[in-house]
Amino acid sequence: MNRKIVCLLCLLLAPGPSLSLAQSLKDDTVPRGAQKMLQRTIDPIVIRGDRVPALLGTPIEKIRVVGFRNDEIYPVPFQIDERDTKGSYIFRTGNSQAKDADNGLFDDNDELVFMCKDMGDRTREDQTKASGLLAEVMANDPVDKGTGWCYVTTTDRHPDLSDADYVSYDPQKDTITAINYHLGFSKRAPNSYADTAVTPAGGGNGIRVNDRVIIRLDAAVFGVLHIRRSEEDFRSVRKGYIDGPVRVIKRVGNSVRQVFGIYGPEIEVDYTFYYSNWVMPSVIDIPVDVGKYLSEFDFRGGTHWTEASKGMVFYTKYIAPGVAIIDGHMSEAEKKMDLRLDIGHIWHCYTGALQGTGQGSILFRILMDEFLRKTLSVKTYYNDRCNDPDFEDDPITKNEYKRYFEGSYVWMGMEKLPKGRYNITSWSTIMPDYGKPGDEKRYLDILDKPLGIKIEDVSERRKLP
Ligand SMILES: [Ca+2]
Ligand SMILES: [Ca+2]
Ligand SMILES: [Ca+2]
Ligand SMILES: [Ca+2]
Repeated sequence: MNRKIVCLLCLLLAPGPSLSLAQSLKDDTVPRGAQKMLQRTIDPIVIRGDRVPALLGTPIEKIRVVGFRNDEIYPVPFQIDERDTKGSYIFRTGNSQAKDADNGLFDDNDELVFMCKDMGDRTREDQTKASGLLAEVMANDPVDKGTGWCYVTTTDRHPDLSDADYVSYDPQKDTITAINYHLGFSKRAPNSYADTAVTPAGGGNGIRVNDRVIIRLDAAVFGVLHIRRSEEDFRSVRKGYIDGPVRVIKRVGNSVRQVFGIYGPEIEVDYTFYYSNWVMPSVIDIPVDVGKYLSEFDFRGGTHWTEASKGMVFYTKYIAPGVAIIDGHMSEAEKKMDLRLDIGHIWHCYTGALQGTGQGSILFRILMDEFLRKTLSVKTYYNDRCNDPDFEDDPITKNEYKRYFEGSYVWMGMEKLPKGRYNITSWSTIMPDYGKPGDEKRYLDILDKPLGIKIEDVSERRKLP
């Protein structure tokens, strides 16, 4: 029985829902030749092949994406990631033999990806006909109605590729370098991303502000046996990666250490990294109805911040900007903070913009299955006590680096979960244009009010006389 209990909460990672797949858009009232008015920049646009019939069956290396600004045509940075018949990505980078069942054609479940900032004006009718375009992609911001366009075509007419590369993966160092951020993965806790820095392009100073994600599980079984698990009890093995111009997808197989050093079942998950944001799905794997055994339960998940984060302002929907300032002390105001979070809309921000400390601004969100939203509750975890004389160093990390600040979430109600697997996704973005409280709204809108996407087949137009 113990063994079952010991493996009870494996924060394992498995393929989650694709968050950024484009939403359908119905309204089409913008005239041909209209100028781009889309203000958003960092939303990725992911289009499944079945939404672009004009491209189906086309060899992928022949596909191109172009945009128009002031009548000038330009290549749009894009990538196409193939998925096999089961929907799994084909991890060709580092494994040139990997291939989809159709051996490199664009099919209905393959994905075309680009960034909305690279969209341009709408073509005039004569341009559409003259340019050999196959399909028009229109993105519309439901908040301000701003719209942008780009076009898919082939090398027959548009052989040029953009030389931009927005995000890269270093397989030796296991690091991500994107235009707006840098990320690493902890050597000792490899499922835990670490070493986050916001680049100057992303509005930061390029200095590492956090070290690692922390997971702290503390459970008592019938008040006798104590189970403690941390991020260091996880094993994370890279299974493959894709490093294209627009995104990096890293697949890992994660498992958690159980008794006698044996690891539990491995679950695979894909982490995705874009220009400014990253998506890391995970699965809580509960092998038994834990509530039958547990008498106490404490589960925290958070991030551990370095001294370089000093002066950053932390806030949530319930903690006003300016109350929580990372400086190693819990002020009287911080001790009295409202720690509530809304389970259906969990987010918090860290920003160096409000006190002029320059680290940049990051928004963190957690997305969960409906069952988890109904069963669990969550509150803010905020621990700014490194300067307290009675503060005990964390037993997991005390020999690794100076602890400075940690925070994020305390989860409650885990003991109510029946056995099963549950999805939790961490979604984070750099906020490059953050300047004042309230600016986080625009970044929340990336998921809350996603760009509407309309795709129109324009290949017939060029066949007209
Ligand atoms: Ca496919
Ligand atoms: Ca294919
Ligand atoms: Ca790349
Ligand atoms: Ca403080």
